[in-house]
Amino acid sequence: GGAFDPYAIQQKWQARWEAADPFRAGGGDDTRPRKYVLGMFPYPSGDLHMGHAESYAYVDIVARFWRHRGYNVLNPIGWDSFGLPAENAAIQRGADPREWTYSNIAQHKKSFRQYGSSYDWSRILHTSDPEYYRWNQWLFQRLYERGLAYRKDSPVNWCPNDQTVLANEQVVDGRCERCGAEVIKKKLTQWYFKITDYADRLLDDLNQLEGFWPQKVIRMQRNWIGRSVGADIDFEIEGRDEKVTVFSTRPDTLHGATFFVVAPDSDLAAELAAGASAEVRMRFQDYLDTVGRESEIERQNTDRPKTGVFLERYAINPINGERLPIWAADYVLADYGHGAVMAVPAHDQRDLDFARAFGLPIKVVVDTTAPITGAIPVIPTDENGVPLESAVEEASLAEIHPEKTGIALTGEGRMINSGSLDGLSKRNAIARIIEELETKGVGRAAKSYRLRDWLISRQRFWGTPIPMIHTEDGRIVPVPDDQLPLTLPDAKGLDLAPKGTSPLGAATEWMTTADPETGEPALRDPDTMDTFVDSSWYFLRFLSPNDPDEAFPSAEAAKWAPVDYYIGGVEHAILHLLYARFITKALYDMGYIDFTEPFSNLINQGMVLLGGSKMSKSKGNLVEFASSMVDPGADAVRTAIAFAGPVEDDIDWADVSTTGAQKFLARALRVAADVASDPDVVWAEGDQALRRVTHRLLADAPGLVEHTKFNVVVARLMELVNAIRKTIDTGAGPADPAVREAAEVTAMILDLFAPHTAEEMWELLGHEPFVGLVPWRSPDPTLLVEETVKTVVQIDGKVRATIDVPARIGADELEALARDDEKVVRSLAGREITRAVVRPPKVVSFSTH
Ligand code: ANZ
Repeated sequence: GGAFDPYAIQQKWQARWEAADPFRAGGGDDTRPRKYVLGMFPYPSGDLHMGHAESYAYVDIVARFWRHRGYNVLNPIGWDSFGLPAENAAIQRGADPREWTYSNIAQHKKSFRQYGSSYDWSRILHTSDPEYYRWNQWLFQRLYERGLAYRKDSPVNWCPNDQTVLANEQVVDGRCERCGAEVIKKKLTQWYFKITDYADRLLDDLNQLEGFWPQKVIRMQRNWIGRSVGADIDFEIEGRDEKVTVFSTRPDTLHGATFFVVAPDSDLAAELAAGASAEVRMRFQDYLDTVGRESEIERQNTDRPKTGVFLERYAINPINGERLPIWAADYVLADYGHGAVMAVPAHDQRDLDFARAFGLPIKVVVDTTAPITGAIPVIPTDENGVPLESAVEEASLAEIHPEKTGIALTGEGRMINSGSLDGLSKRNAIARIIEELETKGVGRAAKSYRLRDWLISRQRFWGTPIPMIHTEDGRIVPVPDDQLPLTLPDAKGLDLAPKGTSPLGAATEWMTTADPETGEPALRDPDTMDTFVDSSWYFLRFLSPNDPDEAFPSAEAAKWAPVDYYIGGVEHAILHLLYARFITKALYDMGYIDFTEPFSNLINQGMVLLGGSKMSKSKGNLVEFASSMVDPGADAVRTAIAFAGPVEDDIDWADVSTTGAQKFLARALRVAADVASDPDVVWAEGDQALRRVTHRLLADAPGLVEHTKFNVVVARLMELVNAIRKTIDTGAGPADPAVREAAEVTAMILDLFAPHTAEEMWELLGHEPFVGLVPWRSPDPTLLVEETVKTVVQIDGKVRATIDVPARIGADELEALARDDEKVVRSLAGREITRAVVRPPKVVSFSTH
């Protein structure tokens, strides 16, 4: 044979795969157990890059692995094809977003075929197809029926550049996630999904995912939901009929409240200021203008000097009747808790800073120097058990004078100056005060969340039309199910440029409709849905992507879902995963599915860098997926990626050697070509040393793949190929049965990384295609028996025992074995071991004095 020609092999096997469609998921008559393997579907902006090459290589490894384990594998691919980039590209080029989108998709499909990805190509979906988004509209209607989709008028994040609203999740450090423009607040009436109804379940169910999802993602989700536990307390306001409620995590400190703060941008602040003197009204208005230009992040920065305006009004502490001056200050946020707080400067740092800035009283109600006994931790910790920094600092401060030190007493202690609470610990004081408040009818136990409802309206063209109708008399009615899909009009003739209202509003013919109940003229909703709606349930649509009658059949969901392995970038740690988890729970509650978490295992890959920095078009260091395959071929790219390091680590493309991978694959092919035995030799008669290497790999590979140690598997394959080569050239020779056995096993396992090369090897070895469907063999246990050696155990310099141990034993294990040995125990006669010197695998030496 000539030199390794990746192209010829690639084309040959891609044609055969295309003709035979071997990776189509098995249907109803398939009795194998099932696995659903899914890569996060791509967005069709431009060409794919090396980040995709990495992610989809891992997806294919996992899918192929489960087929080799005897599973019926579902591994589909689709496109997240609605969204702003298509629309912006269309505006720039004066093209139709549809054309741009579908031509990019065609290019992606070509690249995935080139890559040898083992998809079930019969299940393709594009979220911008009416056949798909019709079911987004169906989902919207179901949520609306249950009160989980609603309209509300509220300040929203507005990107002045893209001229559209953004979900909280799309605002990063106060800027638009997409274009980087500074986000401002704007009051609008918009559609929301009520994800906050599911806050507790979204939080609590994360416990089920421990060990199956990356710890980091679980932590990010927990923080995002941000549950705080405490109490709601009602305060009377002088000169106002209705009470005002505040949320506090420290109701135990109620006796220490010395003032009251409202968010300047809340309705309450405006109302209270309106009743104040002209001077205060003016100062408040000035302050409000300043605050309006501040981002939420800035407002939460604890290092900023405190600012605020006294509103000349008073709240009444419900527990002791004290009058608390009311201030408006930007450190209190309008949309957290109730937008108002009771300020306890002695025990809250922000309140203390504020009190010191404006000369307000400071009253200590927790003696943090008092000894605490019992189960209460002395140093308070966060939910993960990490001591709070402020608490550690404070514990070293032996006095309780926050007004002097400027450090709030946030630690544990005994209640003082607090009437009936005096002497109690924090926990008991919280329980007692909540009881007292409840008895008086002025407070109750409560929780608060950082999570906000999901704003789904977008003022853009390229998305799913919201299927609601606005009647002339002001009612809002759903488009009936039998009139779905409500399809987008033609983009031609519409001005797609951002202008703050949806371009659909100008499509007069499209906008005009009839009230489905009365037949009276009515208008459509001009907004489209956030594309995160599309991706919140697409894994279910893959179960019957061409089904015209339902979103997905429940029976298919029961068979395949949840997704067993979901693979993609950590950039989706919050937004996409949280929404998919929410919609899954909602669909469960509606009885459509029988599981409550969509993704049983989550694998996040690291990033592909170039020269240490993130690849990006703007930096001009983007390596494109399609062109990366041109020279070395797909198999070398896939193998080099898998070999580059642990899945979760970043890969620097500059350090990755596709040439090395290419050489390895050529070596593997040559080995297969050199095998001189016929397919039915008796392996057992082969060279034992080579057989041991082969069977060790058969034994280890499944565990290594399941723990995503793909790089180790590639390294072990390289070892095996070298061992085969050695046996052929300088050992038992090419006709030895162990050579054939080893070459066959190489092909079976190499299929995960280099499927074209593996199929070619399999054919050279005289087998029918496809090696991709051949179950891996079971290792022969007699070939796995480990070599053992004798360990000498000494006690105080004298040999007291010899024990047989595995040659590869570790120090801890060896020491434990030695300590438990019967002879050693007898010789010690109860004396304590004071020192142990362990030199695996040969010597253990104990001293007793
Ligand atoms: C009195 C108090 C005393 C508080 C004390 C803390 C310590 P987390 O843990 O983030 O939930 N708070 C409530 N609503 C707020 C708002 N809209 N903007 C800013 N701060 C707000 O924080 C809950 C605590 O943050 C609440 O408990 C309240 O201050 C403040 F020694 O009430 B606390």
